[in-house]
Amino acid sequence: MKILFATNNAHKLQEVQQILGADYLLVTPHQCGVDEEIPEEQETLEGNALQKARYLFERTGLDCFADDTGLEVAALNGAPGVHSARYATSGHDFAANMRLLLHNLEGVEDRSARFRTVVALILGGQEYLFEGEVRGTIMQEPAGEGGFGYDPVFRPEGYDLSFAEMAPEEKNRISHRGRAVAKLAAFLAEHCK
Ligand code: ITT
Repeated sequence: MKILFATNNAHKLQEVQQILGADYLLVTPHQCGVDEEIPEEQETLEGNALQKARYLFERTGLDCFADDTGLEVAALNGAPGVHSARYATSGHDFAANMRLLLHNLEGVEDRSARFRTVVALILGGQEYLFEGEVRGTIMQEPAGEGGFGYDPVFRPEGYDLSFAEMAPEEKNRISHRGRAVAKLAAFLAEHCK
């Protein structure tokens, strides 16, 4: 089955394609003639995921989905949360975001955090939401080269490695996005027979 994924993030696209497997072929906004940045201006992950999916549905009329993800740090009252992409700058500067996060946690003992993903699906004009989360801690310094975003400073509960030190399949098996997209896949398998 072909399905349109409303993202401008190439890392995410690759991860979600891997999680969904060969039964699904992800189509990009670019392949549908949408090249501008897809807006995400809401104050919640749910709001942003829906905004991105609706934006693409309105332009293409195709079944599609979007994900919005935030890193929520307990000692920072849930920040950066919905502002995770633009924490340090107005762009998607992963290194600057991590630096600012580590700076804001200097000397802080409680380093507990979670990643939360909300997936919004528009199928046959109907909207559906799926959620996934993973709990963990923010490390003292970055480790590993894999993944993207805050992966080098996030250590999931029960592991001694950061997400960036794990094999991609291992991250996908336990991650926020992996869990949300597994729910999406189960729903699609049920509704698109
Ligand atoms: P799209 O909106 O185009 O899909 P984005 O990069 O803006 O791409 P999100 O709004 O969902 O994606 O994510 C916000 C930020 O959260 C993202 O830029 C990363 O810094 C971080 N992030 C998201 N998923 C992550 C993951 O699996 N591991 C580490 N950091 C992640």
